[in-house]
Amino acid sequence: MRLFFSKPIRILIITFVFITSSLIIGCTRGEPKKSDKDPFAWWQEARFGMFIHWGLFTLPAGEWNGIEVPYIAEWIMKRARIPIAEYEQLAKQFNPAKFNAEEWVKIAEAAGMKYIIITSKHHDGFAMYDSKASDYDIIDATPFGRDPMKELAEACKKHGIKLGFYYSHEQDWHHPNGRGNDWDFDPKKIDFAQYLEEKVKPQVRELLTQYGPIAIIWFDTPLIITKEQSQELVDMVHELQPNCLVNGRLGHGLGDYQGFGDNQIPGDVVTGNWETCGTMNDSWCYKKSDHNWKSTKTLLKLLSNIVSKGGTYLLNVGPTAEGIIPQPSVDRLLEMGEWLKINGEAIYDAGPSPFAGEFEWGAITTKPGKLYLHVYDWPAKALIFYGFRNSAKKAYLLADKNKSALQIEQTKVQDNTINQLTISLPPQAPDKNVSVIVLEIEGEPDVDDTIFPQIDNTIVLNAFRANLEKAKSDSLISIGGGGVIERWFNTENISSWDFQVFEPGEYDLILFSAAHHWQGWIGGHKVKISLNGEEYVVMTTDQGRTANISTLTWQDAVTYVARVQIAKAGKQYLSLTALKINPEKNQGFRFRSIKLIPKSLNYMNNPENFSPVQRPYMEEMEEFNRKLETFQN
Ligand code: FHN
Repeated sequence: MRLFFSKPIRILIITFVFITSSLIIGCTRGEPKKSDKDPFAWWQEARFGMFIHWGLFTLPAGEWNGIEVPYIAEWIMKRARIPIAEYEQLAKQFNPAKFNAEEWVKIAEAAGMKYIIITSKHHDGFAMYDSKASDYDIIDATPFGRDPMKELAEACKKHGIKLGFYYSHEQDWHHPNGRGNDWDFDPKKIDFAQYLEEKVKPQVRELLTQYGPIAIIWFDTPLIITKEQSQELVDMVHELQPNCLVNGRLGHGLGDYQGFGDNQIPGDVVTGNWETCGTMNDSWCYKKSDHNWKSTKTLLKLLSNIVSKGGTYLLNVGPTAEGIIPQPSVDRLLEMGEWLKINGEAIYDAGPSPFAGEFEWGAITTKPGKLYLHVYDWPAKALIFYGFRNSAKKAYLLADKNKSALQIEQTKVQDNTINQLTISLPPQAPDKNVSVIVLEIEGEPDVDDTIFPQIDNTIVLNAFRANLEKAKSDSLISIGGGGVIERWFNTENISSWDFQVFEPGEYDLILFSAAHHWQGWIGGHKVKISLNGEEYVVMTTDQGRTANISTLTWQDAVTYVARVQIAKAGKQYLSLTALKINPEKNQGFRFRSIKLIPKSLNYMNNPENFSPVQRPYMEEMEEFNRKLETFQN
């Protein structure tokens, strides 16, 4: 017995999963509204902000007693189980003489960012501002003697940038009643309510009363907090500053807007106010050994991708212990700012794409009467898309001051049933990273959400667009926030897709399963794909490649299924079932997408598509734990 969900019900389910997922937290202020009184008005226009992770942890910068500690470097105290008395010594050395608040704000401004969120207290419990509620703060415990939050608040005011504070409201490895320190304290003895009263509430009050208008209080990692406690915090914030927004990680869906997991982007448009925060390399705070910088192009693609789905991008920098934002970050930010000077119209205050899912060539944002086509990979002659029913009035490059018209052709294909829009393009992309084409249209966008081929005739069947027929007994499987089907344990579940093919012929059938970066890679599930009645059975591989979008949270693993023949153009049907799930680690089958790639594109011969799945964290961590044991003995 299976349950079949129609599209509207699927959208409801996806919305429900989105709201209830542990990575994503609901909002209470509802749909975006625009008015002067709306505390969200500035945020919806902003679309791009700067996250700053700064604290005592930037001194060791990922290395303790000469050993490199794997993982994000602001977690060094926990990962290396550093006793409080030892970690506290860092404060005596913390003297960021080169810190210049205005320089930081100017960098954010030049990058085109509209708000800054900085760690006022991270999980290590150290307050990076003048706190009366605790002596474990930058004024009382360091030789620095300055309050960086005060200086930042002044600089932000001067430059018209909104300021918000990150505050770790649950994890506090310094306080006996905070969560997370099980090497100095007995976790069973934690009195979390007392910690909230003694430290969190007084400090949040200070943050909201000492620094003028605060745009956002950004809480993090809720787990043991009760609903009542979350409610008390959000009420307190709104009482002290009614226009201050509270992010979704407060807990229990009580924040003002939703937040995805770190570096996580949904597969489709999500309604309501939401944000994705992301790293430029891997660590949030400065880590000397972390040189895994995303390119400017990748960062711009992420920005376009997030805005095209209705979100806001909070991009992180990790200044050094001296107070300097690392040069690789500055370089990328300035390039992004240059891009935004030309293409900002397609980002600021822009709405999401009218199309479901994603395009391989780029992303779409909107404003009334306009579609902005953000092109990542410039096609040879023309940009083509299907299912767009409006009439197009004019197309031009956003970078072209003269707005010279590009030739547009609107026709119907497949026996006159499907709208095709073709925009002829100059041979050279106007931008080396992401080029934006403006398409002026009549009326509200009206699109057919059939799955059509991409420009090169590749067919992409995403998890997010599957008809998911769930086994009745299965309450676990879901389409998660990152556009991945998760917790697929039941062999009666079926994912299926109807889609269009325009070019009959031979295609390579490829399956992308998803590997969660810190849970390690588990492949080896036996799956069956049926395409127009033909069946293909394979074991999912444990070889893959790094995903190009959600670089930190999910990675893709590629399974080659078969070379298949599609005999006739037109409507096709493909279904996917799992015949045997690998029980290892109890993770289930995690599925991202199936692609049908025309044989002519020679996908199978490009080795880049088949590099091994990276397991750096798991392996590094095992190695580190061995070293730590030796060191402690
Ligand atoms: O544990 C933190 C981490 O250090 C960092 O602050 C990120 C930023 O979103 N939040 C937590 C993990 O999700």
